[in-house]
Amino acid sequence: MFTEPTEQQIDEAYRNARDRYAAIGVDTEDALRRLGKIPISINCWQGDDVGGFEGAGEITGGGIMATGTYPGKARTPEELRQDFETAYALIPGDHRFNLHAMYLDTGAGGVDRDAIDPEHFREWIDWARERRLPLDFNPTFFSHPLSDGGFTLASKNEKIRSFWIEHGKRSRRVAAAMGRALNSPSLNNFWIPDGYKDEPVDRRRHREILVHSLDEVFSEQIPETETIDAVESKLFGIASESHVTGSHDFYLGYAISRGKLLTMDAGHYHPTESIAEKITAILPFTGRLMLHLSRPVRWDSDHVVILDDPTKAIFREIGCSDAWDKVYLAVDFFDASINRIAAWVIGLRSTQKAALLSLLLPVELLRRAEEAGDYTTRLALQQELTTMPFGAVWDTFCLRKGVSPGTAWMQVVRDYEKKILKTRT
Ligand code: RNT
Ligand code: ZN
Repeated sequence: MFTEPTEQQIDEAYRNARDRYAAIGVDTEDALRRLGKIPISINCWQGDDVGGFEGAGEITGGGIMATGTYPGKARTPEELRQDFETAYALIPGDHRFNLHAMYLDTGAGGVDRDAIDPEHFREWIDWARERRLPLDFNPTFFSHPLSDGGFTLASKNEKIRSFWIEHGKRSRRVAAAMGRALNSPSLNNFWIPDGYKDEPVDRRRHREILVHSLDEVFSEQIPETETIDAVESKLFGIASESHVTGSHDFYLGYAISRGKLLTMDAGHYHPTESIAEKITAILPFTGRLMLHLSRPVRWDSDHVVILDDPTKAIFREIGCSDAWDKVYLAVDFFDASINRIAAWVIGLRSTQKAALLSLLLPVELLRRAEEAGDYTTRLALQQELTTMPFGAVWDTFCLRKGVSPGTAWMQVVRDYEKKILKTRT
């Protein structure tokens, strides 16, 4: 596509970049080492537009929507695994794979949400073990007849509520089995769509019910060495514009009072509200956080992650507050209008680039200017950093991790599209 840089060019550029960074007190070798140790949980649902393998094959309700008709989406667990492996080989480093309950692999199908068991995910676990890929999990509270009314765990209907409570409980057992089998606690992320399109009269009751339902779901004691429960908030969804029961304030309170992990999705806040700014506001009280890296555009909260200002700001904040070991990173995007494998690669590489930019910050230098009250220097330095040769460090990271820098990886995607994706009708 572009003329790809040769290894020799990259090497020369890297040595130059290393010296430039060294001059401002930044060790590029250290940054490369650290970047290689930052796992990102990769969402399975980019591979099939959040369809799942329960039969329907598309999202129904839940306030989220995948748009686009790009050919070749995965229709079976085998296809999804094969597609993901193709993408994963083009992403530098070692990461995690993030499943949703509706991606169960039962062969014949026919298992409802209130009946899922670890055995329905056996194929996934075996696959993950072979590839040394830890698994994360999500109960699925949408695309189901019992979520059609707009409420699940916060429903006033006792029959609906207990169905979803049972699903939540079972999802924890599945996640725990994954954590045990793969020797890494499986993050189990609870996101529910519950809300109203129009101005409700009674928000209070739904929130009281949700507290109660969540407490019930989490009542079974499972050690965090096996699974860690997380709760994800949202501002609004499609058809839940006026009220979402599980708002930020709600889950912040819930997570702190119950010792649960709080998930902040970059697309789930007011347009000018930054989750970067929230990180150090919440960590003193929770000690940890999970982030869903994503990209909000207008009404959509789930465009493919790019190296944009909000994403850079999130990582800059993690770096400047040295919170790398307190923040779990996951991506959450789905775009059905472009090649789905390329979407994974672009989203992950962009996320990692933002992490690298942060690891290359001369935090000490900047802090000294700030502590001296020299905000002029602080601003000048920050602007200088925008043109430092970080691309050469990134290319070197790719080379050392055995993946192609530049855009050469697109050829692999194109070949795969021709050979495999185009044959899916
Ligand atoms: C929806 C939430 C949630 C979902 C996934 C599929 O707005 O962000 O994380 O994207 O559970
Ligand atoms: Zn999310």
